[in-house]
Amino acid sequence: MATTSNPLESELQTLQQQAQEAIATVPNLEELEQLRINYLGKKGQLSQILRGMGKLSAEERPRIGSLANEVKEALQASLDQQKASLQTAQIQAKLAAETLDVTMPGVSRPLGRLHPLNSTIDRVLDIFVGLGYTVATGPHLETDYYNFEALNIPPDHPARDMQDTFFLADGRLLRTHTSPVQIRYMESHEPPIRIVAPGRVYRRDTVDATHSAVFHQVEILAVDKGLTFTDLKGTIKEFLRQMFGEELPVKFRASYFPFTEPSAEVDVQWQGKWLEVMGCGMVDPNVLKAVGYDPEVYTGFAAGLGIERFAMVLHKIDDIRRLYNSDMRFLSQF
Ligand code: 2NL
Repeated sequence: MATTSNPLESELQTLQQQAQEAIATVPNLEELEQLRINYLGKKGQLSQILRGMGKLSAEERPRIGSLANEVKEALQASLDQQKASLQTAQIQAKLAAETLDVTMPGVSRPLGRLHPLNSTIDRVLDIFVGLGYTVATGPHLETDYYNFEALNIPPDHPARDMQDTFFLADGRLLRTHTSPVQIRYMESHEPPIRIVAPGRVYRRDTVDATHSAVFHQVEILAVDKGLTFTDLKGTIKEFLRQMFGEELPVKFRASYFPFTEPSAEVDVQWQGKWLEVMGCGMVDPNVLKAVGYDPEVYTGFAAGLGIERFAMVLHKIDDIRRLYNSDMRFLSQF
């Protein structure tokens, strides 16, 4: 049978050629899908050509039919292949765009540190904990009894003048020292006791380079059978040796506190000067009685120090207010 050229045949061939070219150069998946609809869709170009098959003779119909099928399969194969390669390209582009540059400098967050007052408190506590003391804390808002009366400071005692503070209308007050913590601890514990009480305290003071209405204290208290002034001296000398990092000349000067008898101020010679660093004494029998301890059986010693004063001496700080200003240029030096 002779093969006669048929217009449908060349139309199919042209269609295939054009379609292959278009598919090969399509830039993205969306346009590729448009091409598929355009060529192979229900109303696409191939369908339109096939509509003309009704006019073909019975001999020609199978030949054109199978040619149409070949074109359809070829185009479908090209579409599939191009789809796969565009998808791969899309993934590659996405991966390239999301590449992590490990050589890029990071966002730096400045490291925080302890405030010099807190690091000084921590050093003091560490030393006393090393000597067998237990840390105790208590309320800042106190009653007159715990802040004054139990400490042998009756209502009209002149020592109240130096410890004027802030009062609430109901008579409660902001504690002027951490001693109330020790009173509370003694009320709830039997001797022997060894405690160290750190914390914030308050006084009605006019602020200047060496005074603040809010400051920090650490007090120690030991009560046991047979404790003497020698135990107090040895404890304080060992504390100061660890605090200043070497054995310094230490002087105990007679002094007065309502809650100790005898009482002393402690001076250390440091960098050529005598510095007053703490106060101390043997616990007054009246204080022991107030918490229900028998002063004929037990004796005790106590000491107190101002943290600001210690920090200022250790770090050569000239003005107490620098400790409260939150100026990082100052604080980051410690
Ligand atoms: C100072 C002096 C001192 C005490 C605090 C105390 C506490 C109790 C009983 C007896 Cl419960 N004493 N504390 C004793 C002597 C001195 O502090 O110059 N502080 C900054």
